[in-house]
Amino acid sequence: MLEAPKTEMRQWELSSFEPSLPVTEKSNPITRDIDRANTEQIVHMLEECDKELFEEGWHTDSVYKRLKNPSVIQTMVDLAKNVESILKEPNSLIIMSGCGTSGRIAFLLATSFNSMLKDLQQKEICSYIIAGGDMALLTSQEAPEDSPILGADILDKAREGKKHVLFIGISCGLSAPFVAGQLDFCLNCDVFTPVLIGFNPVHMARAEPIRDWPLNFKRVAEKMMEKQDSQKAFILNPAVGPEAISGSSRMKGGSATKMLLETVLWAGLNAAYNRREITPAAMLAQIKMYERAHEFTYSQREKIAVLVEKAGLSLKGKGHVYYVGWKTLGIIGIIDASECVPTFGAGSEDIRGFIYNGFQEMKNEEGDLSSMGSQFRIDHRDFVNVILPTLSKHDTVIFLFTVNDDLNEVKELASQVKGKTSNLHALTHDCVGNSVPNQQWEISTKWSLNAISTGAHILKGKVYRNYMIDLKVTNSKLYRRAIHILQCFTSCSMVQCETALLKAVYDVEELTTEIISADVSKHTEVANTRDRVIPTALVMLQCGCSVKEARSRLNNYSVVRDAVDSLLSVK
Ligand code: S6P
Repeated sequence: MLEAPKTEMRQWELSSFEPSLPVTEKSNPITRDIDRANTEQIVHMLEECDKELFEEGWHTDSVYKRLKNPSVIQTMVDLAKNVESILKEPNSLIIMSGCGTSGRIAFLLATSFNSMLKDLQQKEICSYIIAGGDMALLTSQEAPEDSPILGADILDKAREGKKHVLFIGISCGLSAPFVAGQLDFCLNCDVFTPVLIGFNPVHMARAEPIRDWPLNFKRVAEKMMEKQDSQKAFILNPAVGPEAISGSSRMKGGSATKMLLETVLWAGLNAAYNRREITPAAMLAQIKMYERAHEFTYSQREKIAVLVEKAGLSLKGKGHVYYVGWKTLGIIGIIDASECVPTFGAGSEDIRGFIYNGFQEMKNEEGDLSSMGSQFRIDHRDFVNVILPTLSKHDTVIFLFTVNDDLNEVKELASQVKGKTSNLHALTHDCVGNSVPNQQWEISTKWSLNAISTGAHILKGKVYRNYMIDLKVTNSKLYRRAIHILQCFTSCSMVQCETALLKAVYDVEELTTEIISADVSKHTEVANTRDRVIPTALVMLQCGCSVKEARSRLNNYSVVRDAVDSLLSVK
């Protein structure tokens, strides 16, 4: 028997709450006023939002399955058993794939899993695909997300010569055409067992038609559901609640992906090589470990708030935030930094991550990418040679390491940084008991850095209420989100909002037939080259003015939130 509900049903669970949006795109009531909160309040709101990851949510009225729901746990057990058997099969492969953060988490897990296999003297059979290739690990490459054909082609090459492939497609919003193309490819080929990871129920999967493709994401997810009973396909899709910043799936979506997949992969590996049984209780115990990591991380909320404050001051003062990390914590830092560009319309130099031993430590498939530009110079040596000489008190430096790292190295670099600025901080991790803490260290670092970078951008005025008001409109999902944001803050129709958005994108006062008939991919390509697209459209709609006038009004404000705030109050 299930226990009685432990918590009140959340507002977002009500069918009347933002009914046109899937969970991953809804706005979270907890953070409605996050743009006006002080640093302690910001961290507290993020803590509350992340706490929703672990809620039981056994409400008869709710349509949502939560992470600890028995049916979710059972799917994890079934999946772990698949991992176990694939590890024992010759000529097999596990491929994880996704776009943006989902691809980055796939990369992190695949490389960590392979290291564990290597330690056990087993074949490294795990690989990853990220839309846009390895460049997308460090920089925002949002456009390839829209191509199902590209996704399928890359998967076809990756599986060459393999007899059995466990394919794990990650799309937090059940929305990325790139992943839909891959899953559909799997459904038509016996070599694959396809798995879909995301955080919406299937009926909320994206139903928008995809260009040059007969299906949409929802149709693919439904086809998978039909095969789930016979265990020919799996869908792991608990609802974990809306993101703290609406649609920013790098936060809860990324954390939930990491926790779910790590639990499943590690359980399969332990069953295959350490004879540990795969049981629902073991799955739940692992999730509870993460829950403790959540509690522990946020028990340091005051210290995190100090870092938010420092990072916010740096960004406001046109300084920078540098994460300098060791091993996988360095990777978590690099990932967090790279995501700020599309999320907040940040500059690529605003927040940067560095890792000891650079690409050698990353172990990414395409190897050293440092010749591709400054954003790809991620080695500590690059930090010492390029950043250190220019470091000032306006910059915030945060070291990320654990007791297992070479503390002499840490000390040496710290003393070099201290010679330039006293604004040096550390997120360090210690051993708790005898458990293997790596996963907890990583998730704890992820939560802390997500809080720091999100909080700092809120302080910089890049967020209005809990919306990314200045996001870069670089793919079809973001295009739709932009129109929705405009509708939310004006009383205008969808057509009016789209028209204003296009005028701002193309920087024209009248839309030509060429623009109107162009595909969304063309619009997003042009939008990638423009700044402040959504704020411009918002001012146009609100003030009934031209693009030129909207841009000039916006120029009076250096802070986007202030501009939106004051212009929205104009009658
Ligand atoms: C989200 C991030 C994006 C997403 C990407 C994939 O904060 O900026 O890059 O990860 O769009 O989304 P999804 O829903 O397919 O996992």
